[in-house]
Amino acid sequence: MVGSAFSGFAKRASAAETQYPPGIPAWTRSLGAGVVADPYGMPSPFEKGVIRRNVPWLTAEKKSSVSFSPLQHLKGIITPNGLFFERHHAGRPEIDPQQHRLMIHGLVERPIILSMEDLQRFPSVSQIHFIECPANGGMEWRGAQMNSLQFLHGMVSCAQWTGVRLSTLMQEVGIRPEGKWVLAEGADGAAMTRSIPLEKVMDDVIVAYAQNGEALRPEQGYPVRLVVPGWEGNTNVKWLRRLEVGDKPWMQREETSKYTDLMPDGTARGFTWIMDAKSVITSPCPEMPLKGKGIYQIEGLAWSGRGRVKAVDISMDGGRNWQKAQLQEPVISKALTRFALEWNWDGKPALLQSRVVDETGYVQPTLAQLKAVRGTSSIYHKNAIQTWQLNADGSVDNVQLG
Ligand SMILES: Nc1nc2c(c(=O)[nH]1)N[C@H]1C(S)=C(S)[C@@H](COP(=O)(O)O)O[C@H]1N2
Ligand SMILES: [Mo]
Repeated sequence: MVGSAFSGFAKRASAAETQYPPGIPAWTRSLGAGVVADPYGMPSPFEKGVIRRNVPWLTAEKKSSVSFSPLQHLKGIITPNGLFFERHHAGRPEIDPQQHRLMIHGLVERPIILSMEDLQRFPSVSQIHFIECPANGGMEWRGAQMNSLQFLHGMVSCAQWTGVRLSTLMQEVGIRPEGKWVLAEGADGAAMTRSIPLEKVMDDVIVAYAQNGEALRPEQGYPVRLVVPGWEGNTNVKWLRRLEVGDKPWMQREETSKYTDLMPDGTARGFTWIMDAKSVITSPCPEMPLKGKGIYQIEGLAWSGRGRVKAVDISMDGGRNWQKAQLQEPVISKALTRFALEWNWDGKPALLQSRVVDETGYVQPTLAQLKAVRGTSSIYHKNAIQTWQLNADGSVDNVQLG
């Protein structure tokens, strides 16, 4: 184990370093701030670099844009609310929950209009699920572009969502036999709509009003959003105001054009709702270089829209040899799963990769395998194995193999 790597006790604190043991630091010799110094607690000022970031050139302006979560700094599997990635088509509206209503109508026996108070009177569930935008990593189909874990993979986040099962609300309104699809509409300027087949609606979709123990953040759809576990981020309609049961999918412009991929034969690949399994090493990564040879924990995140992560393998030589990583508990269906592997780095250049296998047996493809099927004209659903090139000086570069 690492014990011998740290020789802290051998080095006596100098007079100028009294904050280190056995010295007594200044903050131990005085009183700290009182309670409620910050009525709503904030991270330590020393963590000010741990923030969401956007790529200025990626979108024309910030109202229809995306911010990326700092995966390199996160621990465990829950994304803190202030660091959850954001994707808005028409900016983030500010909605007074008292004035917000959710209408459920269409092919139903008893249409209703619910206030937020009404909604919270239904039985609730709390479930941990990731949300990933299918455009995550989408700028890299033709070659490596971003030397950054945050910008390459930060359009995924994971929270514990609390709300009412959509199936519960559907029982309340009574779906007519012809009802096969549910259209969800947001209250933002985009009035974004998505159609979801009844099978999924009745399975595990949540009408969520809380996130990690508190009300949804405005960025995440306050006061209420849809959480569609394991499905494309865009189906998780935020600022939810309307659910309409219909007999077929509504072919909104967004639905037909925005989230389809152009295949090599010129056809479009659409209705690709489920997010295929994906994994990435979060340490080391371009933002988290190594500091000299020695023992490290290689860590990362894996997830699958089809269920639980079954295994993660790690390669240090660009995919020739693989070792099993350990999965950290809890391993939850359609949630981020953290993996780790102890590694004694000899200081030589290496090509680090992780490969996830989910409970359905799906194996994360190499980029070459994915390109063989999908070509390079896609934007969405790029779930290929990520290669990090570890250089002799400990720095890490995003490279593409094959
Ligand atoms: N009403 C509305 N819902 C929306 C969007 C939007 O612009 N408007 N963006 C969608 C997209 S494309 C994604 S990827 C997810 C992102 O959720 P997040 O911002 O909470 O991370 O929200 C979805 N729901
Ligand atoms: Mo998205």
